[in-house]
Amino acid sequence: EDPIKLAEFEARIDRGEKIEPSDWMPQLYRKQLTRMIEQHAHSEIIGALPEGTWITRAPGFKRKLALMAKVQDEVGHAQLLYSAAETLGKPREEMITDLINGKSKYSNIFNYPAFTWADSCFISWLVDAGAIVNQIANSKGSYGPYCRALERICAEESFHLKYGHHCVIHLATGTKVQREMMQEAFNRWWTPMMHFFGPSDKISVHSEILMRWKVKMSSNDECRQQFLDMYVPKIWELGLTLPDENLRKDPETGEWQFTEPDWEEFKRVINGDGPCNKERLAVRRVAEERGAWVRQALLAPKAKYVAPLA
Ligand code: BYC
Repeated sequence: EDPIKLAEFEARIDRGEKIEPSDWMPQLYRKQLTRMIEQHAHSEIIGALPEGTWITRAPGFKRKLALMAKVQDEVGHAQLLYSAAETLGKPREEMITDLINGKSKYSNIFNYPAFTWADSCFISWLVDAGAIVNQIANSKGSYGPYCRALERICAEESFHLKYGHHCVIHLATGTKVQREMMQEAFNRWWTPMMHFFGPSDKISVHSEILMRWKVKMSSNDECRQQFLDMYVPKIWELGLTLPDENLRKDPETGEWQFTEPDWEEFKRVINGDGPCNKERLAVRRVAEERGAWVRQALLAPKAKYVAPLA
C-alpha cells in the first residue's frame, strides 16, 4: 500500500471527511467495510423472519398492520445496505450466495425461535433499541454510502422502537397470563441480547482498526453499556425482571455490572449451530429459488413487441 496515499486517507478521516466510493482507500478498509455492511444487510433480511412469522397471528388488525409495515421496513433496510456494500465492488448476487451457503455471518440474535407473541414484542422493542444504539453511533462514521443508509434506517427504527415499547407495555400491564408470557420472553432473550453487541473489547478482533478508521464509532462494550443504561431502568419500571442477579449499576463508576454471558454459546450460534440457523437459511434458499425467474426475466433482452393485426 502506498504510504503517502495511506497518510492522506488517514488525515481525511481524522478531519471527519466522508470517504466516497470513487476515492482512494486501503484494501483493508474496503475489505472490512464490505464484511461489516454485508453482515448488517444479511441481519436485516434474516431478522425479518422471526417477526415475519407473527404477522398473520398478531393480536388484532392494528398490530398486524404495524408489524407488517415494520417487517417490510427491515427488508428495505437490507436493500439499502446491499446497495451500500455494492459500492465497494462485491456484487449483490455474490453476497446472497455467500449468505445461503453459510459463508457470511449475520446477527446471532435471529437464530433463536420466536415462540410467542411476547418474543416478537421483545424483538420489536429491544433488538431494535440495541440496533439503534449501534447505528446512531456508526452513522457518524467515515464511509459516505454506509452513513447515509444508516441515517435513514435509524429514522425508521425509531418508529419500530415506539411500536415495540407499546406492545411490551401492553403485555407487562395486562393479565397475569400476559405478564408471565412477557417475563418468559425476557428470560429467553436476555443472553442473546447481551451477545448482540459482540464480544468484549478485550477480545474483539476487528474493533481496533475499525475504530481507527471511524467505521465503528463506539466499541462493543460502549454500545452494550449504553443500551443497559437506557433500557434496564425502563424494563424494571414495568415490573419485569432480568435473568441476571449480578446486573446493577455501580454508583461510583456509573458502569453496569453483569454476569459474563456464555460466549461459547455465542460462538456456536454465529458459526451456524444455533437453534434456528438451518431453518433461517433454508427459508432464504427457497426465496432465492422461487425468485430466480423474476431475475432472469429482468436480465433477459427485451422481447420485441409485435402489435396484433387489426
Ligand atoms: N452476531 O471483532 P468483532 C436489526 C462476529 S439488524 C454475529 O467484535 P466487529 C433488526 C464478527 O462478525 C442490525 N456475529 O466484530 C433486523 C466477527 O466475525 P468475523 C444488526 C457477530 O465487526 C430485523 C467476530 O464475531 N446490526 O437491528 O468489529 C428485525 C468478532 O467480533 C456478532 C448490525 O449488523 C453478532 N452479534 O463488531 C429487527 C450492526 N458480533 O466477521 C432488528 C453492524 C460479533 O471475523 N455491525 N460477531 O468472522 C457492527 O456494528 C459490528 O459488526 C458488530 C461486531 C458490533 C456486530
